[in-house]
Amino acid sequence: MAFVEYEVKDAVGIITINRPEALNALNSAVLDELSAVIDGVDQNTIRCLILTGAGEKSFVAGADIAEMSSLTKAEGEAFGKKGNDVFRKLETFPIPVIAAVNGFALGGGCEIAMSCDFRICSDNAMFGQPEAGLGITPGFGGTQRLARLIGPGMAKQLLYTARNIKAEEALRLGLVNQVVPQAELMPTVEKMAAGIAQNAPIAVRGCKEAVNKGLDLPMDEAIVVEEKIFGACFETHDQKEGMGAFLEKRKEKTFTNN
Ligand code: CO8
Repeated sequence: MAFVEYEVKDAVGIITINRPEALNALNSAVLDELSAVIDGVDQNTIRCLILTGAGEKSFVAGADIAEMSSLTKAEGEAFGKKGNDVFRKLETFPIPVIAAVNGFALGGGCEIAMSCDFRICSDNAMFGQPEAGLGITPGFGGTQRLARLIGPGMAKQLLYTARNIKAEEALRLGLVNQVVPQAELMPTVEKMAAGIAQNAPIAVRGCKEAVNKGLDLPMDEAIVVEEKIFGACFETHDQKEGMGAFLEKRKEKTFTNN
């Protein structure tokens, strides 16, 4: 593929948006390739995904402004849907997706990072939704996910002012989980992903599904979602293996997602 690379390291898949000449900006071709790469991930063997950008300067510097500049109203809406469909695919992907944010995460870049399960960034990362300065609103889920992640008041302030924030402020606001020196970003995230990959896939996937589904529901309904997913773990190979290993004081565990 021209703009998206996919590499597998043991049970971890690494997706790299690779369009450095435009700071990895998302045009239609990038979105199409990203969608195809996600569809192609082998869910039987891969247990955690990492999403990052090529180069040391930018994760994703937004949607492609040159491509968007001449869109009609209808085309703008369709482009928003195209991005939203791909981002939602990431957000609801059964396997966890970690964003390794290695630089600019602006506009669509911040939005795609927010579609991942969580974000780890390098100390040179910069986040923001600059759309108001470009005469548009965020269109790839930014108004919705930013408000859910950092609260409506702070989200509105960032959206209205179109102010970019540095890594440490993103950490303080809860937009990212951890800031690391740039050289340590991928080793840190790969180690974290490998650790996740060692846990029972049936349980990790269940956690993702329960958090995602439950957040959209009132608590009385949300805890029922958890009860069902929790119950479904029992009588599985992975539940017997995990609990059996504890009871037998055995360190080695073989999880199969069954
Ligand atoms: N789109 C297209 N090209 C871009 C983008 C982008 N978002 N960002 C950078 N580039 C290109 C530049 O045009 C430049 O190309 P060239 O070398 O051909 O001139 C190249 O990348 C390098 O960029 P700079 O020379 O500007 O690099 P600097 O280090 O000077 O600046 C910045 C880096 C600060 C990141 C700067 O490039 C910048 O401000 N970029 C735009 C950031 C931005 O505003 N992003 C938000 C875009 S809007 C958006 O994402 C909306 C999402 C929802 C869409 C919904 C559709 C309906």
